Amino acid sequence: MRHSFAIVCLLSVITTFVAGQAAPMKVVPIPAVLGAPRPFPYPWTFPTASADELVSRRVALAKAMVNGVAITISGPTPELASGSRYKPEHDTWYFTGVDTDPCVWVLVAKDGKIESQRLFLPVFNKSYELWNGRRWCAGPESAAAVGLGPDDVVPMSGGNFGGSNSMKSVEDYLRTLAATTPPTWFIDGNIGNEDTARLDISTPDRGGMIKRFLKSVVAKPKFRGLGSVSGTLRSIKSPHEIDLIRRAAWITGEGFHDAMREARPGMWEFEFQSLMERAFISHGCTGVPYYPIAASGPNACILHYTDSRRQMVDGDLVLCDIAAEYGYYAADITRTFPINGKFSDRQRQVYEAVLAGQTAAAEALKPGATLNELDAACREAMIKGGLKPGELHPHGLGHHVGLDVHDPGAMVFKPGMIITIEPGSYLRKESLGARIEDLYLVTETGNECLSKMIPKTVAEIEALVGAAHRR
Ligand SMILES: [Mn+2]
Repeated sequence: MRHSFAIVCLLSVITTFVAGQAAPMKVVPIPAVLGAPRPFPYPWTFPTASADELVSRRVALAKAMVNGVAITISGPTPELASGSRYKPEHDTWYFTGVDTDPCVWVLVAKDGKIESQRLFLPVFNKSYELWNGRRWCAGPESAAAVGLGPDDVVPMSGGNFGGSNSMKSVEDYLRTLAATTPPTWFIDGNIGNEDTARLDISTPDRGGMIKRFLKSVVAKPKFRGLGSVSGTLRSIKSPHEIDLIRRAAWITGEGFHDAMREARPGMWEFEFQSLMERAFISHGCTGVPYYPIAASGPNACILHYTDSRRQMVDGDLVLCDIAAEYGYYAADITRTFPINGKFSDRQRQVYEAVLAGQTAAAEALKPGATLNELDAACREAMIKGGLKPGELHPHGLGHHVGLDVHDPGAMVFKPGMIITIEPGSYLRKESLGARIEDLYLVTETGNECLSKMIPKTVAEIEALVGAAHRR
């Protein structure tokens, strides 16, 4: 019985993952022009990191940790309701390439090298697959697909992750590690006060759960946040990651193109949002990286407005901070436009001051520059454009973007980093809010705007907004 289960598991893993990995995916080029005919068939799945790239990320992690044990753990979030989409925990995805749950990964680093690794995956479960479809299972094929040795991938115990939440094999392994060397444990999560005798994947803060467990098996365990190490590695994007974010930006552009063409007074905020999300889904997105903001008139002055329930009227300026997520990588892009297709003099003055600020910041973005320098250049240009100091953005000018929409990373820029530049002005008394946000890749000599294809100048926006109704 166990034997036949193993064979079925092996087959399911081969068909799901190894076949896909073995044949290199045909990469569909990104059309240069928004609204161009769709490339068909668009890949239903997205390119994933090669086994070699996953190995190099783990080697870099061991080098950065020097000595210690890193642990990532991924399972469905507690609020994940039936029918919701599972998204892997970001460090788990980055280091293992496994995007089904549950998944626990442990790396032991010694003198800056990988000493050993264990990837804990469920064993094949017929009932689970009936309800949820295929997932990563323990077996040599999974190991090969993610660049691990056949012995590095081991089953979660209990033998049945359709029903049991037992993590006994993880517990046993951590006990062994704790007994042999007194390591530094690199793991994120809130430790709390209690000790935990058993691991349970359904615990909401799984990192905290592991810490409490370690406290119960070893005296005074030494902890460091894994994020402090992984964040630095993740802030420099590989060509593969840049390609995914480029695609997320392009798909976001398709959404803006479709929605702005249809925009006109009388449209509801949620209608605009839905046109963008339609474009995202029809291009194979993995979702949206943050809740979309479609904010018109007075709502544009509410930074995190997410109701999308106002009907837009003639004379409104509309601020839309809506972006796609592709292959688990985020875009983060904002456009502001007049709903009637024509900026008023005042709207235009504010908008162009914000745009001048963004342009000035982008001109300052190069290796070695800091976010503070960019912000200073930006604010100077906005004031030159006619805005008062108190009218400039109360939020940060930008942040890293990657697996997280606010990805970790230092604010001294290096080639390979991807950041947003997003100045804004929010004038409550005038019911006028404007923000412009684009994605910038830091290059050896300066930067490249990854969302440059999305209309942004006054002339480009006025030509696009409502164009569908002017035929
Ligand atoms: Mn942003």
